[in-house]
Amino acid sequence: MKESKDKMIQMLEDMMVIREFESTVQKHFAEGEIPGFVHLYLGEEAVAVGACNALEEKDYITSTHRGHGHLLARGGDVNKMMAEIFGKATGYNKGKGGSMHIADVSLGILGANGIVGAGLPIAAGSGITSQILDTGAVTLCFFGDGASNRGTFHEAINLASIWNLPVVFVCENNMYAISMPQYRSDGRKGQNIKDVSDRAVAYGISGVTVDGNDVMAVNEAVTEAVKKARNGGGPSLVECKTYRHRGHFEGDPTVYRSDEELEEWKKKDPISRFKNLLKDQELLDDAEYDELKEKVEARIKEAVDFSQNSPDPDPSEVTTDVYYGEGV
Ligand SMILES: Cc1ncc(C[n+]2csc(CCOP(=O)(O)OP(=O)(O)O)c2C)c(N)n1
Ligand SMILES: [Mg+2]
Repeated sequence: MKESKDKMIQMLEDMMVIREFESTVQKHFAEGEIPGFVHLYLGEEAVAVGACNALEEKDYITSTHRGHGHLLARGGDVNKMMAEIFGKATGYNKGKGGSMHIADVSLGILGANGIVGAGLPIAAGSGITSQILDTGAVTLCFFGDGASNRGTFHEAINLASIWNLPVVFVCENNMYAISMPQYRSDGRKGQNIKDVSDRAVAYGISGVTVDGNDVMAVNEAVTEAVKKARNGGGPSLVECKTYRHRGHFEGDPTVYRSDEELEEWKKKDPISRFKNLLKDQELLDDAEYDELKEKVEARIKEAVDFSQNSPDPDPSEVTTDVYYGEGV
């Protein structure tokens, strides 16, 4: 019981770190301090945390354009992530990659990706590498509902299935691909199926749909899929139904969805739900929660201070560590 209590408190803290990190990025982006583009993970925290907590150290993840939550849940360095988003020389990519290109291979993070659906074939490649080298590692691939309409989804899952690769495909169905609803009974939609997991059957793999705002449900489903993959049972598809509290990107006017819809989803907020569950089970009290909150806020504040006090990349380094061709 003690161990599971510790694990549950850890998952709450991991979700709170993402919430605080993303709210802080939102604020500094609005103040004009962050260059480029950011896609925030607010509201979807239970997916990254539930899924990453099902992994072992030797495992891998692939991420997306909405990747901050995945990287934090996998143990990404908060200072280096924040500094990268601030465009500073101390960031993961020396300030040249920004929000959508953070990777940390030492933690098994094979990279965020600005190309929708690009993580799926990377995960299949990582899976076949582990299979050939017989490392016992599993690769977990995060992707969106929109990505499941790309050819890469179909190709990668088909290959993973026929080659029996140790890959778990985790679909974050946050109901939209930019402004396109995933499914509606009438009107504009990106798919004519309610559940992305229905697609698993076409490739002969198992597919389940879980409440993506319930961190324990995500953790349970992904744990089972990881175990299966590790034991030679091949790939699975786990669809997590969730919702992003912010627009597609910061600056999105969100005219395609109603305030009522957002409010309904906020009632299912993954963090308050889990916090209340822990309190009901007497695994957490108000004082302990407040202590956790203070700790998380201090950790993120330190990351902002680190970023603000870090130097910009030196202009003389503009062509180092980047791909560029003749005449570009
Ligand atoms: C190959 C490709 N096509 C289109 C885009 C533009 N684009 C960026 S995000 C996005 C929607 C992705 O939706 P989804 O996969 O559901 O992820 P979400 O943003 O909802 O997390 C699109 C179409 C892109 N980045 N890459
Ligand atoms: Mg989506």
